[in-house]
Amino acid sequence: MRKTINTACPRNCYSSCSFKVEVEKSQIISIENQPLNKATSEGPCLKGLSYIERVRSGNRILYPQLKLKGEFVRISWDEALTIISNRLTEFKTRFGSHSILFYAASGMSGLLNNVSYNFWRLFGGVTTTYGNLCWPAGLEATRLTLGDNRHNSPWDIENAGLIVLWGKNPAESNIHQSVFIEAAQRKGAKLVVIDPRRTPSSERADLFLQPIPGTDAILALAVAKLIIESNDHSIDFINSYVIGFEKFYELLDNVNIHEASIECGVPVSFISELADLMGSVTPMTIVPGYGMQRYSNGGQTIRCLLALSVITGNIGREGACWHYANLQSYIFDLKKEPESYYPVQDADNPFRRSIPTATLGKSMQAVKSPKLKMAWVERGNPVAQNPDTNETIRAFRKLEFVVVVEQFMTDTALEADLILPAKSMFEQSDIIGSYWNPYIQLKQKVIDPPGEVKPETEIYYLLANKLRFSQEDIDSYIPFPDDKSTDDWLANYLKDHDGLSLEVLKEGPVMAPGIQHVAFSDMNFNTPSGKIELFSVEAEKMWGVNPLPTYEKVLEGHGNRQNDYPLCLLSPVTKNRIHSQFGNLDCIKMLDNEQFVAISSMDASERGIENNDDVRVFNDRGEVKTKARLDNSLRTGNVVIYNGYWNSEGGSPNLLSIDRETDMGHGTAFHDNMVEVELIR
Ligand SMILES: Nc1nc2c(c(=O)[nH]1)N[C@H]1C(S)=C(S)[C@@H](COP(=O)(O)OP(=O)(O)OC[C@H]3O[C@@H](n4cnc5c(=O)[nH]c(N)nc54)[C@H](O)[C@@H]3O)O[C@H]1N2
Ligand SMILES: Nc1nc2c(c(=O)[nH]1)N[C@H]1C(S)=C(S)[C@@H](COP(=O)(O)OP(=O)(O)OC[C@H]3O[C@@H](n4cnc5c(=O)[nH]c(N)nc54)[C@H](O)[C@@H]3O)O[C@H]1N2
Ligand SMILES: [Mo]
Repeated sequence: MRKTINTACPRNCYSSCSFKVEVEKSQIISIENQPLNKATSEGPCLKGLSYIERVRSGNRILYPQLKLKGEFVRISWDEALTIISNRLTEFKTRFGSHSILFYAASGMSGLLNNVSYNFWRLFGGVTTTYGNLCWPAGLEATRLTLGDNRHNSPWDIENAGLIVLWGKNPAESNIHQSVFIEAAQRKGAKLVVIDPRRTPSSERADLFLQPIPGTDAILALAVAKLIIESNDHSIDFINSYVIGFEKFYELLDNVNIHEASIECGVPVSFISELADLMGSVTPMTIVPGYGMQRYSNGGQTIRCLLALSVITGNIGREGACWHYANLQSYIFDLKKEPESYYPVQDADNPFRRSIPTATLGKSMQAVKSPKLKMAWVERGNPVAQNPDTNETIRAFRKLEFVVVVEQFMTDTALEADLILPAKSMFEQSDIIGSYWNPYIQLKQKVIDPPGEVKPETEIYYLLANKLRFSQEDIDSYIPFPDDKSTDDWLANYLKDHDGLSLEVLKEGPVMAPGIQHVAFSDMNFNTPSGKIELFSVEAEKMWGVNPLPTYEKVLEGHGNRQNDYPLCLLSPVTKNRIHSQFGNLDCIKMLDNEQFVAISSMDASERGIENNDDVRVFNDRGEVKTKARLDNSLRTGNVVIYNGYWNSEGGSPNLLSIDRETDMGHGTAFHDNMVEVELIR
């Protein structure tokens, strides 16, 4: 008998699509769109459709496996849990529980991820990570300025007269947004794209600017100066809602348009055109991407861009929006990624020792008293996705015991001593929010796990029993491993929210209670002054940056070379992968099979490189051997390797990236990254 079940995609992706799954004989046979979600009504992308292959892939890890003499061998769950509980007890007794690292990242979202923390707290606390690989510099820049991370509902872009995709490529990273942008364009909106490389998103632009990576702040300050000098700023808005405008204007005295043009590599005429558009076309929505804030100056850069929305009064109205992150559906305080954002200060907290995600490999090796002996990794692929892969591998290899909970044999799973099979999204219900659309969604269970796969909550339940945690603790903090108990656990989160229940969510997505479709329409800003803060005392106090939005040179990049490498490596996301996921599927390989480094013909010919040649991309940190693809849509001086590739596919660009924090928010400055490319003869 066929059944249709509503569910939602829990990947770390803007769209967080709703979709319907048809199931027959415990097999998923089709994935269809769910029109009730106004943001994703067209249905999922190719990756979403590829789940049919992904869940039943022959490459899935289906059983616990132990590494013996370098080979993984199948063991029973009871053996696996006995080995793990023995090692946990041993390390805790000999060195203290903080000799164990718990590392989780963004592979799967959902409220049940909190159970992991419950388990490790009951265990007595372990070392964890703080900060985040993804978006925190921009989150913090926005919070300092507007008080909160909220934006207008996705479909509001249709109301914009001017849309600026600033370092964002939604045609690949947020395809559902492209639908609204196209609708706006049909109504006459102008589209500006600002990106060092031409992308599918820039193909539709009216104006396309290609700055030198990491220099957007000076471009934005130059635009601000021209807007104010032409008297195109919004004086009433500024007088009513903004503090620090005078000081900001004084700062712009130091900005010379011609020098700015040279610094960012954008001709003066283009800077003027952008200023004219921003000064005259309203309402304007700026959509800053997350890639652009993964630089050492990322937070200050985002503050400079946001200043343009502020001085033109493009906040709090239809079509007028700073479209960075919309956390309005995060009503259960669930974060996009599970790590806490800031180091734990409180000595009594079981997680009192945490290390920065941005410097994971180095910090794992550096911590003392106690040294790390063991790691538990789930929902993450740090060997491929965290910066400085070689350092990360060294850190894992120094440990005595590594457990990885995974669906597939990733680069990190290969470093494990013991692998536990991980569930897929279809094998356990959970509740998710979105950082782009305003819905709360039930990611419904649609099939039983294959093989001996168990959801993490069940693994923790069994392990808690092995370790003889008290029955009372187990009952309070870890759901009993069956569907009914999991549902009850989830229902408990919903009970205090009017209009939300499992029954309602089973029918499809539900708008988060209290949603503001036009963010900040009440002009309430949760900043210390209650106004929009161009001048932020908190920015200086917390992060030691200038209280005003300023241009700071990147620590490693063009014009500020810490080493002798001449090319800047960009490692953006690509259409058919979510970071390190999906690339191993046949249906994805058909379209996107071979890794390459994109290089402009000028840079290639200087190095005697022709299209499709084998090349080595390298710096002091490592190398990636891959194929060259000549690409003249790329700004000369830059090369591109998409992120998410496994070692077996050529290697992660993080073999080349440095482990450095961003200027604020404890983010990761992957993109301060200079390299050289040479022909392999
Ligand atoms: N060079 C460079 N590096 C980058 C970036 C970049 O721009 N450039 N971007 C960064 C960004 S923005 C991000 S968000 C990170 C993403 O990096 P990660 O957070 O590590 O995310 P993924 O690679 O998507 O997924 C990690 C793993 O989770 C597994 N997984 C999926 N579902 C489950 C589950 O239910 N349980 C368990 N146990 N595992 C599961 C998947 O199989 C996958 O191997 O990468 C960062 N790395
Ligand atoms: N298909 C797909 N979609 C995804 C993901 C995925 O892996 N695959 N990952 C999701 C996640 S976790 C994230 S964080 C987002 C990331 O998606 P986006 O926010 O779109 O970020 P990126 O792809 O990292 O970078 C976007 C663009 O910024 C450009 N860029 C790089 N440096 C600079 C700069 O200095 N200045 C300017 N102006 N532009 C620059 C890059 O060339 C790139 O085209 O996508 C989400 N959606
Ligand atoms: Mo991300």
